[in-house]
Amino acid sequence: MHIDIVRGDITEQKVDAIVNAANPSLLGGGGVDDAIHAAAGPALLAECRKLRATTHPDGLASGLALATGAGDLPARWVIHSPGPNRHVGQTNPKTLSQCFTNSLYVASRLGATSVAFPAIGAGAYGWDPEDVASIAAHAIHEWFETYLHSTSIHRVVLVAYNDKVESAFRKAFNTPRTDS
Ligand code: AR6
Repeated sequence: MHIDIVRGDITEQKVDAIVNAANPSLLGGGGVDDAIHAAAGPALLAECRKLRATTHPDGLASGLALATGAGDLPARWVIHSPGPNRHVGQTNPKTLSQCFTNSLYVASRLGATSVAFPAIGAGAYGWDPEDVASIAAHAIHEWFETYLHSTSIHRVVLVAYNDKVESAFRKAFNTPRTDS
């Protein structure tokens, strides 16, 4: 199993599934959610609206994960997982940890071989990037300890959109920069 830390835009990742730090409404928002909807095109929002109209009338609670198609993106699936919002008192790290493990579980059920994550919670929802990175590292390592021999996933990409997140991911995953 390979873990890569890359600096860039998650919408450009050539992986089977990208994870969206979604809004619980599933109907889009700012940050990475906006970037994903903009790059995927209207098919993604249409699919999300359909979920709201059918199986998920209340949207999706923090920590859960749900897959859709990926519209015009290079990925095959978008896995939507709303993080906990610190600004409304959702400060339980376990909920953030579940975003990572439940997304891996959903990706694995789909047969995905590679999955890319953003720093869920580290933007509008107010989590310190170092905490997000360390929670992600523990969650991902623990998940693979259990499922390494039964999962289709063999590559996980952590996508950092800024310096602070990149440093935090490198520290938490013990992956120094190799290009300098
Ligand atoms: N690729 C990778 N990472 C990105 C990108 C991108 N294109 N754009 C931003 N990031 P946020 P949250 C980083 O705010 O904190 C939305 O409105 C960003 O720098 O997107 O979980 C949703 O609809 C940061 O490090 O997600 C929800 O309402 C990280 O992605 C709410 O914000 C997460 O920032 C979710 O807040």
